[in-house]
Amino acid sequence: AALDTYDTIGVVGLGQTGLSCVRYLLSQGLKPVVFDTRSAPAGITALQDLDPTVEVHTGPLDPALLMEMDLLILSPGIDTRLEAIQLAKDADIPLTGDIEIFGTLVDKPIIGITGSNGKSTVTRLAGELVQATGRKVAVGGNIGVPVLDLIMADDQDQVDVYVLELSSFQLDLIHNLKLTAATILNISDDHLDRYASAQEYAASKQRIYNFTSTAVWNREQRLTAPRYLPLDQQLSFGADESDEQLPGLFGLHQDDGQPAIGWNGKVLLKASELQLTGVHNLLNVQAALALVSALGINPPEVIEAVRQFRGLPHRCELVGEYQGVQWVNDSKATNIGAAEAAIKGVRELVPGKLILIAGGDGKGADFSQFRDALRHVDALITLGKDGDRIAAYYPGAKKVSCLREAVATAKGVAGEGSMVLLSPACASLDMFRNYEDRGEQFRQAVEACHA
Ligand code: UMA
Ligand code: ADP
Repeated sequence: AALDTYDTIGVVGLGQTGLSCVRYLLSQGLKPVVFDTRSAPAGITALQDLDPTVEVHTGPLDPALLMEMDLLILSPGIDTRLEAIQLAKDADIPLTGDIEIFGTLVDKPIIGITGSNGKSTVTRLAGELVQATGRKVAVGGNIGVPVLDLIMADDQDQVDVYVLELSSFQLDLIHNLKLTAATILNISDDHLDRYASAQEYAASKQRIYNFTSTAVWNREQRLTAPRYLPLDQQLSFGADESDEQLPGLFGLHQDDGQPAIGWNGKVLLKASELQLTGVHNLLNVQAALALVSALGINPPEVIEAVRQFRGLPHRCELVGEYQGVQWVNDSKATNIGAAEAAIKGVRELVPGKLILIAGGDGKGADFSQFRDALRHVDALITLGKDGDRIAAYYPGAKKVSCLREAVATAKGVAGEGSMVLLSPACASLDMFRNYEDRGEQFRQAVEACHA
């Protein structure tokens, strides 16, 4: 139903999402009631600037107050298992999110990207590829731009295609979102502090396919395949070859012994032409090409844009090279699957020792699943809340208390041809503001250590 059919709208969460919802509602002449469980929510001063008369309730959610709402717009950071939210749900108060609202407001093609890892990389790349064809593109969602802010932008009338990164928390709050193309890039354990089981987390990701015209999935992982979509609405990518008999599928080929991206049984692009490293990125590129092909973009048309794409900061980013030692910032690896892909992706590129710095908030993960990846590293340095839980799977791990100490310790172990990789397999919030802050402090520590 249209938003103006609700008398009282509650916006729960006052971070980036909550603020963008308030901004949008006010622009429509609707004044919401705002809730945040924190005593000093992130967006409180910005809200004062927007409209000081908006009613705000901070601290533990009061079920009685929530019951007075006719619609609740929840931020992704709100755990829907909270008792007050469950009570509201039981009272048949509709629960929704900004992504669902966005879907009701736009009539342009939307590409949706989810997965445990690689989302931001594929989202940004797909955006670049669409732009390279001369179409006007807007990129947002979990990548850091709340989607309703895309609608508020002055030039939104000119947008031809929206590319959205979608987290499982955001997908939990969609109901009828129609996507032209959607992908689940991969599924590995993450956010088990918010889901009862790995199955429940995977089911949340599957919601992205509910009303999708073309699903793009990963042949390496059956869990990423849509369950109810006819074959002619599916495209896939993988580490095996593409096939002339199966047009539209992407794959990995060998070209003179070197890896290459293939399409329709032929080599499209060699790995050596890319600025991205690691096998995981060859899958990311295939996924982005498949998504845009669902818009009618022919892959050879955008090859140059793939070549130009430099990747994003904090994702296997080289931050310095000193005395033959490479220092790589992969702070965005906030779960085991990401760190595993980074370790395996760089291993063959490192002639000397691969030294890993890991640890932080493990979000309830089972680190025995990290053991296999740890076999590929020559030294392990751990820190943070769950550092010891990782160290338990690596005899001789060195435990440190801060990033500076980790960098100094790594420097002592590294020699010519080594790589020091910060790929924490954990969230950063126990010690840092966010993963960007962690990556930035790493870069500074590396520079200070070599000044
Ligand atoms: N919080 C409370 N009480 C509240 C509301 C929030 O304690 O009442 C806490 C949450 O538990 C969380 C933090 O505040 O720790 C932020 O939550 P939020 O929902 O207010 O977040 P926003 O600022 O609105 O940002 C959200 C996404 N954040 C989350 O999903 C936690 C951003 O993704 C996203 O860029 C933004 O919307 C725009 O769409 C960030 C993220 O960490 C990058 N995402 C997770 C991930 O990628 O793993 C899912
Ligand atoms: P997300 O937005 O899903 O967190 P990013 O593109 O920001 O993903 O990448 C985060 C980290 O995940 C990277 O630093 C890398 O370690 C890892 N990664 C990237 N792509 C993949 C992939 N396709 N499979 C597994 N891990 C990946």
